[in-house]
Order: sequence, then C-alpha cells, then structure tokens
Amino acid sequence: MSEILIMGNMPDKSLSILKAEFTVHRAVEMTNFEKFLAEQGDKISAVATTGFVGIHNSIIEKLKNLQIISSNGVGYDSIDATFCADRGIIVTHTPDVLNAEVANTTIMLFLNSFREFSFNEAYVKSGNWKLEGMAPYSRSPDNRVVGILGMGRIGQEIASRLSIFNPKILYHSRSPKDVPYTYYEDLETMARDCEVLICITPGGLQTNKIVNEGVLTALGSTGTLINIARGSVVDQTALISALKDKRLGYAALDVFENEPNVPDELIHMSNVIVLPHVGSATFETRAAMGDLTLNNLIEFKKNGKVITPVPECLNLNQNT
Ligand code: 8YV
Repeated sequence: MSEILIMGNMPDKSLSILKAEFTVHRAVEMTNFEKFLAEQGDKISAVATTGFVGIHNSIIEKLKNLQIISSNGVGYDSIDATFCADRGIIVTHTPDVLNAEVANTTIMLFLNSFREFSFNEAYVKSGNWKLEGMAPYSRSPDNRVVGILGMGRIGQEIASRLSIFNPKILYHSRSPKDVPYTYYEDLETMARDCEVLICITPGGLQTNKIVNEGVLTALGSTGTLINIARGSVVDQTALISALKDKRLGYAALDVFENEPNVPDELIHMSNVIVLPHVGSATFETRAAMGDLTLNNLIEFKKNGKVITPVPECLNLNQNT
C-alpha cells in the first residue's frame, strides 16, 4: 500500500508525516477530480478524510483497490461504514481523545445558557447597562433535572463533569447502560420530565430528527435544548417554530442542519446561543485527533491492523 487520497484540508505537519509514508494525492489541489478518479483511482489504497468532509459511495466505488478510510472525528455519519465493511474496506475514526473537550464545551453551553453570559456581555458592550441599569436575573445552573440523549463515552463524561452542579440525570439511548442514572425508553417522556435536554448521540439515519416537534414541546417553555451532537439529530424547522412560539425556552447549539449555514432566526433570538461547531476544536484535542487519524493509517500500512476501527468494521480488523 503506498498511494493515499486526502479529502479536505490537512495541517502541513500531518501532510509531511503522510508524505514520508505514502504517495499523496490531494483532492483540494485537483482541477479535475473525476479525471483523476478515472485515470488513477485504481492506485489508491488509502483515504484520509474528516467527519465533516466524509467520502461519498460513488467515489469509493471508483477506488477499486481501496483498503482503508481514516476519518478525523469521532462522528462518521458522512461515511457509509456498512457499505465499506461489505467491500472489505476498513473505516477508522478518532474516539476517546476528544471526550473531555466535547464535555467541557457542553458544560460551557449549559452554564452560558443558564447564566446568559452572551446576553450579558452584549448588554455591557452595547451600552445598555448604562442606559437601562442592572441586567435582568438569570437562572441558576444548580440542582437541575438534566436529560442526556446518548449515554456513550462522551455522554458519560458530560454526566460526570456536570456532577458539581448537583443535577438529577436522566438518559435515553437504544438500551440501558451500566450507569447510575435514570433510563428512559421513550425520549418524549424524558423530555417532559427534564429541564435541560443535552444531545450527544451519533448522527445518521437512525437518529435523524429524533428531537422532533413532540420532544421540543415536551421539553417546554422553560426548557433548554443543548445540541453538541449533529444538526441532523434535531428537526431544525421545528426547533425554530418552538422557540418562536415560546413552546421551548432556550437553545444552545454547536451544530446545525446545513453547516456553515445558520438560519437568521436562530442568530437573532436572544434566548439562543450559537457556536460554529467547535465542540472539540482546541489546539490540544485537534492535535490528538490528527495524530490518531495518521496513526491508524501508519499502523495499517505496517501491520494490516488499525487502532480505532468504527464498530461496523471491527470484524475486518480481526481478520486482517
Ligand atoms: C469535528 C466532530 O469537528 O468528532 C466529531 O465528530 O464533530 C468534531 O470533533 C468533525 O469531525 C470535523 O471533521
């Protein structure tokens, strides 16, 4: 294995590491990607991509000798892992190294939403403090009932970091986990029983718009939605209506349906906090994710095995 196709951008340092191991082809530098696929696709045995860029099945089909796709990011909903596994192509992602960072970002969204720091900062900077006097009170983050949608590794890290605020934690996932929190089989029922709903479930068909109008209305006019997962998990049109009609109180969003496009309605509502998908975006964590992306490729080249295959490709990793 020696030729790799890189989809999307990659830091220079990572590129030079890859160049020492592979002949590198970069999709972003090509003027005619289709021509490249037709003429040189057969030579490609590895792909490096990101959770954001992914790779389409129609491209994979043209890479006849592809063996591995290494994706930067824990979420891999932009890659059809079952399609790859069926063709013997192993897909890797970057779990665990970002758990703490994404949990930190969630805690900051939780605190910001309750204490309304974005609103309060704008209150000072716009001169309103001088004009209108003291800012309105905000809500305490302490002693809240928090529902977590998705109790995987990051969900558990969020629950653990939330503990200093003395919450009661409920969760919904496909099946109960060995955790000391209250399991709900039904998401809408959990939404009715909690004050804050935190979404940290993988994107993809199974969770598409799982946070629908019913769930948002159940969360209620004083409820808070935090989405740190994928935009696809929440029905964004229903979310905007629920916020406008005051059926839902607050939203704190790091992810959106069609990034980087954020609907004006969400940008202009004072009870909504918006971030540009920065859940894991620190120098330290992105470096760790980048290293794992490369190490999966290098390990595969050396030993035919990878470090962090996606669940759909676990068997492939044992057999190679
Ligand atoms: C990255 C993420 O922004 O890991 C994920 O699933 O959402 C983020 O950390 C994304 O993967 C970028 O490619």
